[in-house]
Parts: sequence; C-alpha cells; structure tokens
Amino acid sequence: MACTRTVFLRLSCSVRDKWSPKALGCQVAWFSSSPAREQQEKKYDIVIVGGGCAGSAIANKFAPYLGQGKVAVVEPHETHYYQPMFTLVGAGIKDHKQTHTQTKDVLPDECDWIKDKVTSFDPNNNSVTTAGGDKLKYDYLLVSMGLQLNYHSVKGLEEALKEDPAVCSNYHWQHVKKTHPAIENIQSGNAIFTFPNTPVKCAGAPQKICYLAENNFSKAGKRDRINVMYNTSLPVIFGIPRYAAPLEEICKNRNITVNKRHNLVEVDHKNNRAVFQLLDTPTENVSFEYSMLHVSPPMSSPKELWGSSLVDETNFVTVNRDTLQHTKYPNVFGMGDCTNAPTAKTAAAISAQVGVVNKNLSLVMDGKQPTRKYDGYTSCPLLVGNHKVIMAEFGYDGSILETFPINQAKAMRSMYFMKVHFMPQLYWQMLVKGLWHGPGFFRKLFRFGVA
Ligand code: UQ1
Repeated sequence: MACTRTVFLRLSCSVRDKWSPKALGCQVAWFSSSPAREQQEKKYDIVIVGGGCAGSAIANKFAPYLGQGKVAVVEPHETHYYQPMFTLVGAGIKDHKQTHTQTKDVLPDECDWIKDKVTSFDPNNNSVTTAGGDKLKYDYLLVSMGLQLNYHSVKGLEEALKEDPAVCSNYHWQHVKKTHPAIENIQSGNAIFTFPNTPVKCAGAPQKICYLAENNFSKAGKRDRINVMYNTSLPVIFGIPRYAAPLEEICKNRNITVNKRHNLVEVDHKNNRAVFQLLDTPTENVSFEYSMLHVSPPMSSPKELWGSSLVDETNFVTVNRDTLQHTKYPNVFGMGDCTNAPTAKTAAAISAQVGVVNKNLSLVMDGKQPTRKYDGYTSCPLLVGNHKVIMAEFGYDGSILETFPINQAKAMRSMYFMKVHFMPQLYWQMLVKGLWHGPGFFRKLFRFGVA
C-alpha cells in the first residue's frame, strides 16, 4: 500500500502527570500527514465507538481506573453538543453558545481519542476499522453511536433549510439557529411543526417547539393571524396516555390543530408548500402552504452499522433490554440511541443506562454474568409554554417512573426550573463525567424505598 509519513501524535503529555490541569487535555489522536498513509493497528481493553453523552460517561468510568492507553474512544467530531438545549435555543430562551464544548474536554485524560469514525465492525475477530483504515482490536466493545439525521430523505428539504429563512429544525446545531428568527418573523399564515415516520430521539421535541412558538405568537399579539398546526406521523400525540391526555387538552384549549398520521415527504420552498403523505391512505398526499415550517427529520441508526452482525433487521444494535449486553457477543454492550432497547431515546435514558453498563461491563470483565437490570427509564421534560413543564418519566411497557411525589402530569413551574437551569448543570458536571446514574435512587427515597 502506498504510504507516506504517519504521525502518531500525542496532543500533549504522553505520561500522565496527575497534577497537570485537565485543561492540558492529555488525549491522544491519530493524525495523518497525507491522505495516503500506513494503517495502524492497536489493541485496547475497551473500545468505545461514539464519544457523545453515553460514550463519554463510560469512558470517564473506565479509563481513569484502567489507566493510560487502555480505553479508546472513536469520535470524529471536535464539538460535543448538549442536544436537550436545542429546543430552548430555538425558542430564544438560551443562547447557542451555551449548547456545546470541545470533545477533548469531556473525555478523560487517560483515554485515547481516535478522531475518526468506525466504518466496519468485525465482532467475530474483536476488531473495528476506521475510515482512515486503522484497525482497533479490543477485549470489550461499547457501541454508542447515536442516531443519524436524514434530512436528505425528504424531497427539497435540504435546499429549503439552506435557502428559506422560514424553514428550520431544532435537531441540528446549524438549523436550530434559524428557529427563533422564524418564530419572530412570521406575521400570519400557517406555522407547521412536523414529526417524522421513523424512530426519533427526544420524541417530545417536535411538539415542545410548537407550544413555545404558539406561546410566543400570543405574547407578540399575532396569534389570531397564525394557524398553528402540529402534523405528526403518529396516531397519538404522545405514546404514554398519562401525558397524552394533558397535551391533547393543551392543543384543544390553545387552538393548535393536530393532524395525526401526516408524514412530511416534500418541501417546495419556492412555493412555500409542505407535502404530507397520509399514512392511513398512503397513496394520498395533502399539501399545506406554510409561513413557517419546523421540521423534525427522519432518523435512522448510523449507516456505518447497517448490515453489520451487531444489528437487527431495523439496523439498531441488538442488546438484551435488561442488561444492555449484546444478544450475540457477550463482550459487546450497546447504549443510547443506537440500540434496540424498547424505550424512548433521550439523555435521561442514557443517565440510567450508565449505572447498568458500568456494573454489567465490570462483571463481564471479571468473568461473571451481568446482573444489573435497566428498567427502561427515560424522561421527557415537555415544555408547554408560560414557563411550565410536564415532567414525563416512564420506563418499559409504559410503566410510570416519576421521581417526585407530586403529580408530574401537571404542567409546573418547578419542573421548568429543573429543565432550564438544573439539567444543563447535571449534564455537564455529572452525566458526561459518568457520575450521574439517573434519578432512580431519589425516586425510591421519595417513596420510602418501596418503588
Ligand atoms: C436526567 O437525568 C437527564 O440527564 C441529565 C435529563 O437530560 C437532560 C433530563 O431531562 C431528565 C429529566 C433527567 C432526570 C432527572 C431528574 C432529576 C428528574
């Protein structure tokens, strides 16, 4: 193979100085000095594919304990986003600058950060290969790659996001910047909010921005000129009936039109039209003129996983829903949005999974069977406007797992405070550092240890 010089570069200190400040960022990256280069092969105790919320938390659990160079995190992006804040940015409540930090600042000093992406998995030989052609061998693998946003699957959408200031999307760090201006600029006509016909992360986000925008329109005195429309592919407004009931009530009281089984298939931004497939009569489409369009894009597992032996027929990583261990490869675990664990995909879900994977991976590394069980805990703080939040918390099979001994199906100001001020701190100071295992302990405490 044609090769030129390969640089295996330690970004700063090669031997960890325990007094050195974290700001020095003692992580390792592989850089090539030319596109054609010699491929590396390296062996690790643990390879973590994906350095988002889940990957960072587990890296911070294991790397300091195992020591320098034993854990690799493969993550191509230099920026780590706190995605739950995107709704607040879209609504003009938080600044975009508050959503992110550098990847190197959330990963532990002791891990090797491979700034690349994994393109193939070979679990039968305990190895993964990166886009740069490097082979990483492992004893244990964690797959925490998140979801892929498929804006390209909706005809005309990418172009509309580029060219039409009225088309925005809170799911992407760039498109979210357009949401608040679009809310401010609309004067009359249809404000349309969509929910796609695929698995999604934060299933509440598509409607949260609808409520916040409607609230903004009312306060700006233009509500009577704007028709607010929530067009969802789902047959229900929310999957858990306890929370669906107050949300239906909000839509009714605030005159928000909810069009169920409507799936966005085309945006014709030159004519301000959004086309929806009617999922109950799929050969039929309906089109609406828009003055503002907020799109929640179709999503899928990352394409690098497709067809690998780690995934099911829907291309999500097949894990045991209780232990999060892979169903076929006992030295592989899955976490976060890319697995087939049947619960809603959120940062809160990851928080509860951190404790489970930490315990079960440790047991497996000790030659034991995994024992810790994930109850499917997930949470969706549903911002409904007027500084209020319905704090939905639930688990597998629709079980309600509310933390506080109050009626969380009611929109409350205290929960708004939690969402806007407390959760970001919890995320940055605890969750990505592997120090927050979800609110299960507090839930039991508030119920005197019985739930
Ligand atoms: C949570 O743990 C978490 O992760 C930090 C979130 O994501 C930002 C949440 O939104 C929620 C609700 C939780 C759950 C925590 C409590 C205290 C209810």
